[in-house]
Amino acid sequence: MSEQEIKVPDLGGAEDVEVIELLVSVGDTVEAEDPILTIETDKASVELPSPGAGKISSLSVEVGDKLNDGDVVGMLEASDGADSDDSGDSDAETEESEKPEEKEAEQEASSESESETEESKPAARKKSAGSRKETVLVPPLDGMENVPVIEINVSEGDTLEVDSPLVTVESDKASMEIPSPYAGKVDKVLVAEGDELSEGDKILEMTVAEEEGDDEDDEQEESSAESGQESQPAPDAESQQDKPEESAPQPQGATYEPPSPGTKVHAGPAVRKLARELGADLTRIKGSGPKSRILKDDVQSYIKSQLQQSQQGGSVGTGSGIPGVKLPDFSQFGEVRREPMSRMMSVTAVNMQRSWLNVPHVTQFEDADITDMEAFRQSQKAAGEKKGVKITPLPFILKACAAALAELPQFNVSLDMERKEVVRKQYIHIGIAVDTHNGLMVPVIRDVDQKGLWELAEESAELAQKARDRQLKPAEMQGACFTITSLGGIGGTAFTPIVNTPEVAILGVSKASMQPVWDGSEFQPRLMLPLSLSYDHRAVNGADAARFTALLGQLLGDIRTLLL
Ligand code: CAO
Repeated sequence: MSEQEIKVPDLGGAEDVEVIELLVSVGDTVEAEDPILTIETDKASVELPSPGAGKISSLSVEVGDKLNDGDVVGMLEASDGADSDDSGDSDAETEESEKPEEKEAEQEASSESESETEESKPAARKKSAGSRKETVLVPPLDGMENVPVIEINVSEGDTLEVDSPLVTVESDKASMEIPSPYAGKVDKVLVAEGDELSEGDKILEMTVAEEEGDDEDDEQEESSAESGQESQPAPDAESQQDKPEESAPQPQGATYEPPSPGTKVHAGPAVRKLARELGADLTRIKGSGPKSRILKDDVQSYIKSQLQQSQQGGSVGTGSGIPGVKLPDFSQFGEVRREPMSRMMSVTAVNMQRSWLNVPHVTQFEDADITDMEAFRQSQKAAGEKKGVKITPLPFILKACAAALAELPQFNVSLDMERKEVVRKQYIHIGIAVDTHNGLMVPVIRDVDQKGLWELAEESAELAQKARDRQLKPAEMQGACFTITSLGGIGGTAFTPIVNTPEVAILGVSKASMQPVWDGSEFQPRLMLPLSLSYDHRAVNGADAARFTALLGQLLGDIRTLLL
């Protein structure tokens, strides 16, 4: 094992270049060329690659430090069989020996492209009254060639300022936005995402407004091109004043703070790559780095928060963005014991939250006079005992709900918001909420409309028992159109149940009690059953909800009508 210095390579003349992100930590294992850190010049952001494979044994820089050619940023413990110090040196030598050639080649390339640029610019320029046509060419790319376009930032017809970002190109080491050298209107975009660009390639055609003195400017441009300097039209003083500091004219190829944060992104190649791999939309991520630059941590935190939101029951865009609840340290108030949630509890929690967040709930209340129904129920108790079936109010309520669902089919639907469709069910299956030691379970009684009271009494008791014995099969808990949650055996006067989405309504039943009811001439003692109908206000309107509960009151008030 040998140690090797991780050094800053030739920065092409740039000095005091800021470290904007550390991409590794001490102890990390890296491959040769893996990015170690990102530095940002005023022209581009660049990743400093590892000189070999091995383990990072130390890092001597921090975010914000300024680096220059040859600075040592850390040490690499070369893995067995990987390049040793010697080979590192020889690498360095190779680098050294290659550099002059590379530089020559670069110089050649750049002088070639300058002359090309010089030639092509006047050729591409067509003047017309008050405006002229310009073809915008790729500026020098810090020696890079065939760099893929990863983002087109403009469209035909767009009006641009000087320095508006045109396209973003990204090599495996750096990404940069190519700014517009002119103010004007985009006539034609000549590149597409994925195209590979080199200096002098055409990016787009635009119409540039002619102003007095433009000819002079042209001459200046041409003479500066001749003298080997980058030509840059000087924006007028007014537009300069209007611009925020960051969008002040930059050298060509500069990466700079986008004019409209949130739509243009400021991120290095490794971050862009990570975002692509994770499917993260960088325009939705807030950068925490310098100049709002998006860092790897930002992408990871964004993905984590998206996952948490979808696990907690919201698909993206449905209930997302709600701040979480921070727990205090309860032990500061007294002794606490923590225990894991049962699976059922955590599943119920997710389902409840999903329904609560996705469904605009309204609850409609009604009291049904079940005096006669109760008399009939009591009269059937003996028969029930013979049959071995206990008849409670529940089968009557099931039967009444089935009749109401048939009469008001807008309650027997689900909404498909993605396809903007209403799913109308041609069957009537009703779920019943059962309170068990392990939590709430909702078995489903199928085709309630086709079953008699005894059958419903028997089946609901059977399913409730199965739920309590944890014997329900998944199929027995699926397919409900509507749910009844009855707390009548326990107590309460009213409650607001949560719709069991994708159903659109749920009936809460509270405890029946004797109430004085005015019959027009005197108060009569009547057994009144409180009903609470919660519904999805997207699917059902308030008037229909009132019709539904009124109908239930009617049906339960005179159970003979259930036969009609
Ligand atoms: N008013 C007055 N008495 C009622 C009543 C009501 N609305 N509903 C039931 N009762 C009576 C029954 O008649 C029975 O009394 P008798 O033995 O004298 O006849 C007694 O209360 C107990 O009934 P039950 O609860 O055993 O039977 P059920 O058919 O009414 O209900 C079931 C079955 C499974 C719905 C119920 O046991 C249950 O689990 N309810 C809880 C549901 C729940 O937790 N919902 C909350 C969901 S949201 O968190």
